[in-house]
Amino acid sequence: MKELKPTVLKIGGSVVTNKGKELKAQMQVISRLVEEIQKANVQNLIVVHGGGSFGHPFAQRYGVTEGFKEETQKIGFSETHHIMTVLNGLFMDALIWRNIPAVSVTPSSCIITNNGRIQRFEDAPLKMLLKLGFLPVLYGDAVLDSKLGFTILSGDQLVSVLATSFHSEHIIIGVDVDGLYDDDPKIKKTAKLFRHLTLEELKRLRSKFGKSTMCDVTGGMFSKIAELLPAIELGIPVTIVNATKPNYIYKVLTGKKVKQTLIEKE
Ligand code: IP8
Repeated sequence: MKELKPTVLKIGGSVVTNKGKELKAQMQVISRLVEEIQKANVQNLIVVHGGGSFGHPFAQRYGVTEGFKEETQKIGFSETHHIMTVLNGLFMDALIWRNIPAVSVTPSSCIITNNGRIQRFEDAPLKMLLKLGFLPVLYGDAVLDSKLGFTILSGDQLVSVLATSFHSEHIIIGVDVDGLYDDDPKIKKTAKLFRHLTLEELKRLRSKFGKSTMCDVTGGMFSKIAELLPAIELGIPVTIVNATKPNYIYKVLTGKKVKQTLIEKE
């Protein structure tokens, strides 16, 4: 598997959905991103997308992250998982309609967590898909958990585990701002963008990164970046880029620089 070294591209839920409006997908953005992925024509690529206003409100309503405590949550687990398959379906439609041989890999069917952390991952089908030249697409999902019964697995934890176990070349995180800032750029106009950070700098700065203000059961920007530390420690560079800006994902996928944050081991 080592030789495949796939690039792992995460598209945040705040990019593909309107986080302020429940169940509102950004169809034009999804379409544009798919065109960019097609144009970039990266050979070994795994795409992961977040939950946005699909997964998060359902997970929160039923306390899915906290685990199985009462019978009434079971329908919440089902609904959360189902609504993620609906969002994923929109992505898959856009990809397959453009002739991209993408295959959805459902995390709840191949992953079991333990207290929220990935414990078991049946990754043989995913490896075969990559070997055959398919584009596997995964997403944050409601998953079974050996301690909690069930919980929510964030797309970011998934990205980190995929990148470290498949010895990724590059992790690209598409968000709705230009990268990592020293403050929330949506609230403070004076927030400063970090163009380059080393692992040490990131560790020192991480307490400053703001939390998402919208409904997000897996934490804001801070916990998302903290998830990537093991991958950065292994020497996998992480680019955080604004996926709402046309052609930014295309450019980063093809090795070009845009206004972004690049995090490297040193
Ligand atoms: O948006 C969480 O994934 P994330 C997915 O990557 C659900 O944090 C189901 C809430």
